[in-house]
Amino acid sequence: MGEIRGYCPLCISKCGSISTVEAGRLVRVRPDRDHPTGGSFCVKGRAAPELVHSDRRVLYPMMRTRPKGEADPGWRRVTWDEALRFAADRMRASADAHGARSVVFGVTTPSGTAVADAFGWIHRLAHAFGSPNVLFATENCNWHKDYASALTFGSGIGSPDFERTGCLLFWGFNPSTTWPAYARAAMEAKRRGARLIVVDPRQVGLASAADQWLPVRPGSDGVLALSIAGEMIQNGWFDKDFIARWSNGPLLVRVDNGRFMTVERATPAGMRRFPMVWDSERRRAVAYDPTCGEYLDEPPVSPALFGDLVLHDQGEPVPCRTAFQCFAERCARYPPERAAGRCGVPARQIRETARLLHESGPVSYFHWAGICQQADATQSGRAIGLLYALTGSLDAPGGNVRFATPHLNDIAGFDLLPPDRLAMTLGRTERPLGPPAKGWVTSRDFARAVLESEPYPVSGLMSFGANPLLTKPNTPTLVPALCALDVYIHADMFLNPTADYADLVLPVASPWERTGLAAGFQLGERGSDWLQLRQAVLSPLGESRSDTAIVFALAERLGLGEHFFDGNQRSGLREVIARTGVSLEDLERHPEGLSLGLQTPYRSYLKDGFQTPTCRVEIYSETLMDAGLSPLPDFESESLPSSDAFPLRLTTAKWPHYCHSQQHALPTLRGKLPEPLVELHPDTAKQQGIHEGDWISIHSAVGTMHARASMTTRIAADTVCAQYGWWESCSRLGLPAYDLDRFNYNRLIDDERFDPASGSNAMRGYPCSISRDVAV
Ligand SMILES: Nc1nc2c(c(=O)[nH]1)N[C@H]1C(S)=C(S)[C@@H](COP(=O)(O)OP(=O)(O)OC[C@H]3O[C@@H](n4cnc5c(=O)[nH]c(N)nc54)[C@H](O)[C@@H]3O)O[C@H]1N2
Ligand SMILES: Nc1nc2c(c(=O)[nH]1)N[C@H]1C(S)=C(S)[C@@H](COP(=O)(O)OP(=O)(O)OC[C@H]3O[C@@H](n4cnc5c(=O)[nH]c(N)nc54)[C@H](O)[C@@H]3O)O[C@H]1N2
Ligand code: SF4
Ligand SMILES: [Mo]
Repeated sequence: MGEIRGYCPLCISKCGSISTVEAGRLVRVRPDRDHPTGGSFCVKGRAAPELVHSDRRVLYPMMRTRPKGEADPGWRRVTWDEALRFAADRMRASADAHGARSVVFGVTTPSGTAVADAFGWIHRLAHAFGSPNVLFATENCNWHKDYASALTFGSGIGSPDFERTGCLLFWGFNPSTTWPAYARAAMEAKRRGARLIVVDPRQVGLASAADQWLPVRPGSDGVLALSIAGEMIQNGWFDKDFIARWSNGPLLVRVDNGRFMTVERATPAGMRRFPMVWDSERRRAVAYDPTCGEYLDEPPVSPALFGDLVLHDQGEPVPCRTAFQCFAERCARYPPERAAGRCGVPARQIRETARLLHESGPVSYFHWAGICQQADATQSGRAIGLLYALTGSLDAPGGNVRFATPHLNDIAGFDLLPPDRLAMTLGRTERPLGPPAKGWVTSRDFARAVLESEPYPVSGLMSFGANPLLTKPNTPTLVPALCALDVYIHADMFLNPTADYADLVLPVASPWERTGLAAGFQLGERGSDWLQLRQAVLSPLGESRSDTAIVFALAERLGLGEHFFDGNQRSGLREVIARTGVSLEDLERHPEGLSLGLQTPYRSYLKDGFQTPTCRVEIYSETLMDAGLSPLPDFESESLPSSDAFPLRLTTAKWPHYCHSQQHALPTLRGKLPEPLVELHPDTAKQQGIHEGDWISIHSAVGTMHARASMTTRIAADTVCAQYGWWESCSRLGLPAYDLDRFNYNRLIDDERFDPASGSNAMRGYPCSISRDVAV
């Protein structure tokens, strides 16, 4: 028997774990209470032995023998040699016919799977191959918190300083289900006296313990954020020094064209134009140099935050107002009473929340899937970010901090791509500020390229996990696209409905049969500088191999071995950690992980400013304007108005038992949540003659889905929340498989309305109606 410390890699929480192995089998996984994650754990982690030893595991490479689209692909076991030769030949053939970019590399989510173990290497393979295109659901997942926020802050949103915060604001984020280590830290903060505000259409998880639970109507978060911000501005409840010194709020905006008012000045490099502020003490306009964040005038400059005025440009009068004034006016469009009508949150709560944010700082916040699955996700995220900026807590102790994390070398290999290739990423022309800027492709753009050769042909897919037929709304185009591919290779531990269209399936070792590296657990200083090498506790079952091993082997076959340490994975790992100051041997000696004792700088903007075009928090974004989008969050027209036919608001969420479309065949988990549920308020149910446990239909303008009614008063009467990811049977419990057309949440969502900046789908807040099923 062996007990091995590590962490559970099945989701973002990465809970410290102790695995017990007996007679070559994983028999138990339990929490490691000494780990920075503090003993958090969940049912999925405990069920890991069922996952590892599931009889559904794919244990050998398998080639299809029957045409795509037939119910049975006729899988035939092949050798690794045959499999790798086939994969390399077909990928090369696609590249020869249409260029390397015609092969797309797919990857499942590192937040809800263990693919984080190989995430960088998978990107490196794509880039070494010469393709910029990685199909990855980031636009509905982490994009908004990790990247879109750079439009406002120049960086991701960081993580809450749980130990010192005075007030936590969780917005469309339910860590009790999705990140238990965070939920635990939040409860500790609360016990210490911190206040808690939760914005969620459902009163779930920490919402029950919150000082304010704001039951927002799905999809109307932006309006709510602006309304709260408006209250704070109107009452002077914001950090004026921070906003004046560190936001671009004082910059003057021309009323005629919405651009920053600029003035020409001589510089050593020639004449240049600089934006301006109004110095309220000296009563004159002063130029501002965004390259260094300083004014071109003698200090002290006292920039006005509010004001309308007329300046002159080449003798012509130019009406201007400060960017902050523009923002304040935008917020003032949503006084609490008006906002309440749009977002369902009582005006009183909007006011109380504004006061709470002002009085109980430092404030830290987190938003996640509730926001990033909306048709205006980028602007909603920005509205919340700007509300947060008002608190002045950004990167301050007790606020949202960019904690120092172990410095890993980036092995994603963007440098291996030929020049200009990244600019060819599918979707880049339409959404230059979105995921395509990093090479990430939506399933919509992927399908379009395959079916219409727009903007160029795509004929190959090499995917590491993922199940977009269940997790994305474009099944109707994705199925023909998968059928039309010259080659589709899918590497996974299990088959899934998407993989059923593959030409070749490669068996992936489970996370307990391979190593993984975690650099930081996003839990305060100690939890963020933690470096841990998770060790394999079993040998790979059957002929399965880790994703990393598959990447390295495929690279060799493709003649790209020189970029992969000539096949030596250990050398690769050494390179990854080379700058941490810790050796591979050290990490192996400490399976429980090591604190690197790193110092977090806090308020690093004091030294470097913000990494934005104006060197400050961008209340007003010319970058968005240049991309044809609103420089300030704008919610005047509702992106998805409800109608008489579809009067309810549909939304979706995660449940503790499963990650997305996975794990439904594991008896322990399926026993706890055997059938797809839809939560609705008893009053709404009553109107339709629906009772607890009835099968009902949820209708939208594009589809219908069936689920069992689950009554709760902890949801607004006009909101219904349905589950997604149901397809798999559980033979041990005699529970059925589910049809992709009739039980698939994402068939209720259209693929035409999406966030223009990022491509996020409107999975939250979609207009719908419900009816009781007579028979399913
Ligand atoms: N158990 C489990 N854990 C997971 C995962 C999983 O699948 N299962 N997946 C992992 C991944 S990939 C991710 S991205 C994270 C996501 O983590 P979370 O963001 O916490 O995930 P969700 O439950 O999808 O959404 C959070 C909350 O948003 C609420 N919500 C729904 N519509 C709206 C809306 O319009 N506005 C607002 N404000 N809230 C809304 C839902 O009721 C839900 O409680 O979880 C990770 N952890
Ligand atoms: N309606 C609705 N749809 C959603 C969401 C929602 O909240 N509601 N959430 C969205 C979010 S946040 C996300 S991230 C996406 C997720 O979308 P997907 O990435 O498609 O996620 P899964 O359905 O979890 O599919 C994961 C597949 O990868 C396999 N896998 C797991 N671990 C590994 C590994 O280590 N290596 C390899 N090679 N394969 C592995 C699993 O066995 C499974 O087959 O779904 C999105 N779709
Ligand atoms: S929450 Fe559950 S699945 Fe996620 S890491 Fe922790 S134990 Fe694993
Ligand atoms: Mo996600």
